[in-house]
Amino acid sequence: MSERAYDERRLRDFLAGRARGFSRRELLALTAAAALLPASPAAAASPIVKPLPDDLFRPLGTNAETRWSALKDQGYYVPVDRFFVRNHTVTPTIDAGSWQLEISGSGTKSAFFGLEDIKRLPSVTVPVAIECAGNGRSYYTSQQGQTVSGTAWTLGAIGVGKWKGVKLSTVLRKAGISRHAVDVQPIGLDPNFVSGGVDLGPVRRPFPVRKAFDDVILAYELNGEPLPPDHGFPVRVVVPHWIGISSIKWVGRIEVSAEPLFSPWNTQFYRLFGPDFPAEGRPFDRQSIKSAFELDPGATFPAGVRTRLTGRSWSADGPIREVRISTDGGTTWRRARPYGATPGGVWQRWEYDWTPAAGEHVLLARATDVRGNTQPDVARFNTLGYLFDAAVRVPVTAVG
Ligand SMILES: Nc1nc2c(c(=O)[nH]1)N[C@H]1C(S)=C(S)[C@@H](COP(=O)(O)O)O[C@H]1N2
Ligand SMILES: [Mo]
Repeated sequence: MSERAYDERRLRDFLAGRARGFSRRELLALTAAAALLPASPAAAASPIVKPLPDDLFRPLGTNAETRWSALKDQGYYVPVDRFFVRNHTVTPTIDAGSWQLEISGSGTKSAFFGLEDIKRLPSVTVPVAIECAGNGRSYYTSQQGQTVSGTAWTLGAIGVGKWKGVKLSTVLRKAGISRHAVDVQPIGLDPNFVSGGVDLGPVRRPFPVRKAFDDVILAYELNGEPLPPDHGFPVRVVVPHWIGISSIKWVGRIEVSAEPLFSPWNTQFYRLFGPDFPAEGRPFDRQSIKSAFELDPGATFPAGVRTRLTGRSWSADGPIREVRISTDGGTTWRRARPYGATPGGVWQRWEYDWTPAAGEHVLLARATDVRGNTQPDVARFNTLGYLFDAAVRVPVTAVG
């Protein structure tokens, strides 16, 4: 079954009230109470453990996005010291020795795994991007004049990591998954998420068993080191190509169900709402296509001097085939030069030589992937600001 077919079937299940975990009635009550309230607790202590130096991160409430200038001259993988963090609440402190993963629900026998049990299973190491569904959200407002709610990310809510772990399918088989299982839902050990005064419970979002058996892993290492606390220590789920919320950090339980599962993270959030979409919202799972220059907006260059612009492009649908650059606000476009190895085809680094005249300029980069997806001029408006895929206008100045 394709993702689209899965989403459509689950939407029908949901509308018909065939929901386990979170009903339509509960959702409506909740939506009335909490519609679009921004969740920004005035936390005293930082919700993030690692240092967030100014030159590497832009803090955004309980989250921090990577500065694109901090990826210049870095390799394919984003180092942990600059990997973005998206926390609904706070990074929890988890003792690896007593940590256990519970597998249970109507679609499996129950089983428990400690960290050593997980590490003894055959491992895989895979390059995967974690990217927030709201990455680029602020451009709905600044570039398209539209009002959206949620964290005002620029383009820094993506990181490509080398994740080591065990295939989820290995663990589910070992636990004794039933052939009647349809959905799998990892549940985080971080504090419950409270939105508009309503306790939504632990962060969790279901995906189909088919995806679980395709390419999902339970990761315990990032870039050759144990998972850092902010990124899910001791074990997180890594769901390739899907929106970041799928990749539950600090996983403590995986519910395996013989009935469709729902949570606020696939009913209230992470749906496309707006004039182009059905009233109940369009479910989605997959990330889109984007490009970014490795510089900060407003950067300055010496006029009349050849400058090497660099950046990266990525698509959840497949490797990047071509990137075109405009240095005149979108009037003319020329090919960027791709460079570097692309393990897993997760993203493509590129460069472009440019000799700017003195004055203000607007840079754009537009990628096309191997399946022909390309970045539009305008992203499709949705009230929660997900899946911004339009080419981003980057103002820069040449001086001298
Ligand atoms: N348990 C738990 N898992 C979570 C989250 C969270 O707040 N709690 N945030 C999700 C979201 S919205 C994103 S985009 C990614 C971010 O992963 P990172 O912080 O490692 O970059 O984690 C996902 N997994
Ligand atoms: Mo996210």
